[in-house]
Amino acid sequence: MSAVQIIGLPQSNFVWATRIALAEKGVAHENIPVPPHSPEALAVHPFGKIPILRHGSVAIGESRAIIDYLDSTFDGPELVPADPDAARRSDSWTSMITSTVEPLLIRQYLFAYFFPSGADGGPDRAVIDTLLPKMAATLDVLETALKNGDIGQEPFGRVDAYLVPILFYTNTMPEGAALIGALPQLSSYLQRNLARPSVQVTMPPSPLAET
Ligand SMILES: N[C@@H](CCC(=O)N[C@@H](CS)C(=O)NCC(=O)O)C(=O)O
Repeated sequence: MSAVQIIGLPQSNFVWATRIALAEKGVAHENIPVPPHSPEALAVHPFGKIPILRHGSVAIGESRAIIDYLDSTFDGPELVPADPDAARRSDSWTSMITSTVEPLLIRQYLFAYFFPSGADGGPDRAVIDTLLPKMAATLDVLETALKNGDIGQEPFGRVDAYLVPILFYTNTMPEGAALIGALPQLSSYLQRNLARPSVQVTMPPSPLAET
């Protein structure tokens, strides 16, 4: 069987999601830690986004296409349930997390710290403060979904592979940690899943570390 490569900086939450999926499937892979818009990314993804998967003659851009390819190609636990109703719920939550939760918590909140735009060269407080009510409301939605069993149930799957990295990074910043810490379901979900072998073995270096 050909080797599996995941191309993209391991700090990317989208790259991390695909690597968690591989670890859950029990499939070894090599990570090629290149940034977006590198030749390796542009060779497969017309917008140069990471992650990219290479597996023999197969080359795929977009994390969801990658995860679904892994799920249908390899043995191991299902990342998307076979039951049609459960699969539709997984599709809906995957979409909500990648299109609504991720842009707010990662692209806006986390990036306000990683790519500071304040006048003093630090994070722009006004930007962060504007995000906080929306973050609180969004995390409350996740808390309720966990409480109702809409997400977060065993078996671990595609929704979790996306959500755990997002919550991990949100929890590294003070306001994010305070908001998550006040929500018992979300805190316990995060701690429980951070201990999973698939998450531990793919844990990225610090986002600001040179790779
Ligand atoms: N929809 C894409 C999003 C991937 C994505 O945004 N990756 C970021 C790194 S975390 C990236 O490549 N950003 C560069 C860009 O947006 O041009 C996926 O699911 O793979």
